[in-house]
Amino acid sequence: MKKLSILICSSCLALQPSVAQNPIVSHCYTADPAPMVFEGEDSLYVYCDEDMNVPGVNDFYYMERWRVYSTIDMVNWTDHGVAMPRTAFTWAREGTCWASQCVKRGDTYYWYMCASKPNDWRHYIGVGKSNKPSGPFKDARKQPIFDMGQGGDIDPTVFIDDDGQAYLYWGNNKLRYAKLKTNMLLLDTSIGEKGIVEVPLTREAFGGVKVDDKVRGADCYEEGPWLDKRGDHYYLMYAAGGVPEHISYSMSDSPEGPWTYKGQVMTQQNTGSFTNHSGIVNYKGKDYFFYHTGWAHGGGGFNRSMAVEEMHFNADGTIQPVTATRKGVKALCTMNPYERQQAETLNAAYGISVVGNESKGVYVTGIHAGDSMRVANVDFGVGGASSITLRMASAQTGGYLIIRQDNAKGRILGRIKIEETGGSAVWEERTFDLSLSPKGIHDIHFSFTGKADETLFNWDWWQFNTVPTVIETIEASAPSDASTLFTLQGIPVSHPQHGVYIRNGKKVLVK
Ligand code: FUB
Repeated sequence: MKKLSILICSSCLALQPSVAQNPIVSHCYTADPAPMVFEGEDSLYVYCDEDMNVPGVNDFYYMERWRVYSTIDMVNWTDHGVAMPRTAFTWAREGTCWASQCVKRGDTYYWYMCASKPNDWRHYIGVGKSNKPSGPFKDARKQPIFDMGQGGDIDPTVFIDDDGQAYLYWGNNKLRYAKLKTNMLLLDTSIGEKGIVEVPLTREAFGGVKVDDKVRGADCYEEGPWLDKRGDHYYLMYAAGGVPEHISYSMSDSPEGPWTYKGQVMTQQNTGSFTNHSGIVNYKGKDYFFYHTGWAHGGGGFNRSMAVEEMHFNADGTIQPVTATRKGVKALCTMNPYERQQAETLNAAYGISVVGNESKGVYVTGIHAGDSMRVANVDFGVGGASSITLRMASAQTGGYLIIRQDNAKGRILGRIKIEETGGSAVWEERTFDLSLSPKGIHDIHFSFTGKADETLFNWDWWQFNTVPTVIETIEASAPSDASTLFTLQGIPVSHPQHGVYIRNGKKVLVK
């Protein structure tokens, strides 16, 4: 549970984890990624909506909230919980929280979303506001930004140009744009019809048109626009070609067009999702392409999952085609286990849920026997770790946390009994000795056992403790409870000879 999200990269000499990195979130279904890097923030943030697997509602989208994820290494992603629930917008209809994008102006983060209204099939574009990138966000206007009664008003993308002018593009089957006033909440009505301009979907601009659901020409605009700029080139990327969708792009030398069709960025591929939705971002010197798939466990067209690939621009600004892969991208740096890490910072997870928000606290819950979590590329250094400190809460009988090195079959570093704490919100910090000391760079696999069908415990954060280099405790003779002692290599000792051992992260000298 954290108020401030600071994660430090411990090393840039990263050993790459051998496992697949896509999808980037596997404990819930995340769609329509909108990646952003904000001035003054170290992390890359991805804004998305959540496909919810609701019994009885499995043949269409049911989406009740928008979520935020962040990373500093591209392989471990911190879930910031429900940063913007549908209920933050009193006008928004249940289950209709579709694509979104967040931008920063001054010290404020504006998160543009779309949702229907009760008894109205059309979507409307609204905006949430927060002073932190991870929220929580509140409705900034208490109503949609505009109502032209036109339909198709989905998938907002917002871009602030170098001169400070903000542009909002959006639309399904039609593409429209507006200029936003500097307050980011109102349209500049000096252009178009009440501030809204419809972009002609010509063959030159988008490769072709769609007539009676058939593409006439090489390609056509469908939905999900993403407006961006690199150097002097403006880019409009979008889902194209009808359903199933691929991602295409057009370029211009102005954010208002005219646009020139350039081709497909990601062709229609076997990802298990009939929609696709993209966003691009430059982070720590690399360009990344985000999209969505049906790749998470139980995934599909209405249970989508975000993925990321590295992308490359040619010298003339055109984009090299991107292939969807399970492998994904390489880690930018290692994770430091000797700093507090949120339990909801994950490389992969199965069965668990992440709840809360940044003001109430975010934590891992819904932990049952058989569930598991993984963090990638953790650097224990040459000294290794001797113990782990956990913040847990348990209302029932608790359970066991099993920590393994590398993967689900790796060597067991610790088998820890988590006792009941007296309530699911009664948090306790406890330190446990490891039975083996991990050294060097490894993925870490956490799994859970306990009573079947019982929620075992909630988990807030973890931190490994190094094998210490300073003698902090001196014992004159062998301690009575010798079984708590470990050698400097992390091996348990039952009959200590004279020498130096580790207990609770401290050196013990047995004389
Ligand atoms: O997520 C609902 C809709 O599916 C989005 O608004 C579209 O872009 C498509 O991905």
